[in-house]
Amino acid sequence: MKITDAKVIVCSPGRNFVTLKIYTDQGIYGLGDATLNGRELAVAKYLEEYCIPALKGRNPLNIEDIWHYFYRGVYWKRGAVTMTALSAIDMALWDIKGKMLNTPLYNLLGGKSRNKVLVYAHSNGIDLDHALESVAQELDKGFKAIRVQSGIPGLDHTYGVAQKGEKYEPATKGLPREDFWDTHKYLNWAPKLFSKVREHFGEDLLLLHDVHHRLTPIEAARLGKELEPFHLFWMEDAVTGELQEGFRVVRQHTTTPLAIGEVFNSVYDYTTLISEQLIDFVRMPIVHGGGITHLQKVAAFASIYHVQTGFHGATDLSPINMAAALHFDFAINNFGIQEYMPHEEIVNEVFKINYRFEEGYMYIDDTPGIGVDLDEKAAQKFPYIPASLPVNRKTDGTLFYW
Ligand code: EZ4
Ligand code: CO
Repeated sequence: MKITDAKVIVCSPGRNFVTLKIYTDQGIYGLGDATLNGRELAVAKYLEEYCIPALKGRNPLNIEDIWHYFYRGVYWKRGAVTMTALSAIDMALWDIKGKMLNTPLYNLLGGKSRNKVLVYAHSNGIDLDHALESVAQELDKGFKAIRVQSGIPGLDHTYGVAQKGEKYEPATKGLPREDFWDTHKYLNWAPKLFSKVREHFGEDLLLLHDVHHRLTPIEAARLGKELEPFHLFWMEDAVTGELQEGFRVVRQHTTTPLAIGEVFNSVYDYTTLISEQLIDFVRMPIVHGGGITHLQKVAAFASIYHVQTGFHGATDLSPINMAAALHFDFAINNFGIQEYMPHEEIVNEVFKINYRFEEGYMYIDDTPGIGVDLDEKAAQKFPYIPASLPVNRKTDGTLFYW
C-alpha cells in the first residue's frame, strides 16, 4: 500500500477547522484534524510545503516509522505548529489502517475497556445567577459532570464566560480582543461560587473548574485548599506548566485533584509532573499531542503513576479529533473523563459524525477507522475567516496569561 497524495482542507463552518486528507493507491483515504486555534494557516503551510511531499510513496501502514520520520527525523522538534501537523498525519494513518482492516479504531488500540465514555459539559454565566442557571440547563441535558466558570464581581469579560445571549467561543474575528484580570478578586470569588453550586445541586454532581494558567503556585495552593470542601473532580491548569516543578508547591498544600496539558504537545512536557505524581489528569489532546501514536505512550507512562486522562475537547478541535479521542477513551484502562462541548449544528453540514451523547456519556458506532467523514463541497461554502484568541492584562495594564 502506498500514499499517492494528500491535501489540506481549511474551512470555517462557524469557526475555523483544518483537515488533512491522505490518499492511497487502494482507494482508501484517511482524515486527520490539524486545527490549531488562531494559528490554522501556519499548520496548513507546514503540512503543504514540508510534510505532504515527504509522505508521497510511503507505506501508510508503517505508522510508527512515519511518526518518527516527522519527529526524530526533523531537527526542529516539538512546538504546537509542527506537532499539530504530525498529529493530523498520525490520525489520518490510523484512519486508513482501520478502513483497510475494516474495523473501528478502538479495536486497533486494544478493544473496548468500557461501555460508555463519561464526559463533562461547560457551564458559565456572567454572574452567579446565570452560572447556576447554566448548571441547571446542563443537568437537564443529562450531564453528570460539569465545569463551572462565572464572571467575577467587579471585573468585565472573564475567560470562559459567554456574553449575554451568546455561546462561549474562545476565538473572535480579527486581532485579539483584550480581557482584564484581577487575581485578588478571583481568589475571593471562586470558593463562593462553588459553595453556592454545591448548595443548589448537592453532592452527586461531578464539578470541575478551569483556572486557565492564571495563578502562581502559592496562589493555586490557596485556591485548591479553599475548594477542598466542595470536592472538585479537578482543578484545571492552576499554574502554567512551563515550570513543571512549580506544581510541587501546589501539591504539598492541597488534595484537590489537578489536571493540566491542553497546551502541551509532547510527553516531555509531562515528565516531572507525572513521575513526581504532581498531577492527576493529563489533558493533551490527540490533535496537538502527536496523535494516537504519541498519546498511547503518554497514557501508558501516566498509568504507571496512577494518572488518568481527561482530554481537551473544546469546540476549536474538530469532530475528527473528537471521534479519535473517543476511540482512545474507550480503549485505554486509565481513562478518567472526556471534555465535550458540542459543535454548533452548522459544523454537521461539513463533518459527518459517528458519535452521540446520551445521559452523561458518549457512544461511538462501528464505522471503520476514526469514522468521521468530511463533505468537501460543503466545506467550500465556508471559507477561512481570520480569528484570534484574546490576550489578557491585569487591571493596571500588565500583560498576563490568557
Ligand atoms: O481555552 O480551546 O478547557 N478548555 C479551555 C478552552 C481553550 C480553548 C483554546 O483554543 O480552556 O476553552
Ligand atoms: Co482549559
